[in-house]
Amino acid sequence: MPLTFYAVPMSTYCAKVRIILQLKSVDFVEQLPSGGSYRADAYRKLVAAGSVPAIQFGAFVLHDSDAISEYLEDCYPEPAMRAADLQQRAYHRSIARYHDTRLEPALRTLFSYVGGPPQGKADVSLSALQDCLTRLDKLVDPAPYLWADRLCLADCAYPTTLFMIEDIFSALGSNIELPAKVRAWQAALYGNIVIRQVVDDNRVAVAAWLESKERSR
Ligand SMILES: N[C@@H](CCC(=O)N[C@@H](CS)C(=O)NCC(=O)O)C(=O)O
Repeated sequence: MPLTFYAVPMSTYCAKVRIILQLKSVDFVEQLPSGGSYRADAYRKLVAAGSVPAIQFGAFVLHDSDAISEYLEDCYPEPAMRAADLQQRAYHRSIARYHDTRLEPALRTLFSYVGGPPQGKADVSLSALQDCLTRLDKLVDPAPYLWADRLCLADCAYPTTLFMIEDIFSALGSNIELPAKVRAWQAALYGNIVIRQVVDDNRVAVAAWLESKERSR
């Protein structure tokens, strides 16, 4: 029986799980949330947290991209995406948490400025995001991935977010140069064929959203 993966195309959290599912060759079907939105009652009946991504396997339902990633690693240990060394594993988790608690929330604050008056108050959010990236550059030392030549769970959080940052900066009429280590990491991640496809599909969804915001300006 395939696992059901509830996701939406633009979500970077969903992209993280989509990458892991594919790298691990898990038998899964992807579906939009029941009722068409993660806010729909039908979806909240199934996934009480009311967020995507979520997975369902029989009666088992799980939300939260990091909880899902860890569960997938436990159930499908090949290829290994979690270091055996406990300190290295803990460090990778901290990088995954940095994505979910710092970088993505900083990016999300920019969403409300898209399609709004040029620049405006977005400047403060743009520099807060830039600061997050500067800290990330000091936190990581990819060679070319976080776990040398093996992709780990934490790597999978970043590729769509890094491209989304560039695309949203550009939609806001601003430029961003990713810090050097982060830029090299992004290029290495994009070199993986699974990641590349997920990134490309995600960017199509982001572009459609940006266009719709532009049209309704
Ligand atoms: N920490 C959660 C965040 C997921 C998240 O924020 N998803 C958004 C879509 S990108 C969502 O479902 N928002 C609705 C909500 O959380 O109420 C995760 O890692 O899964």
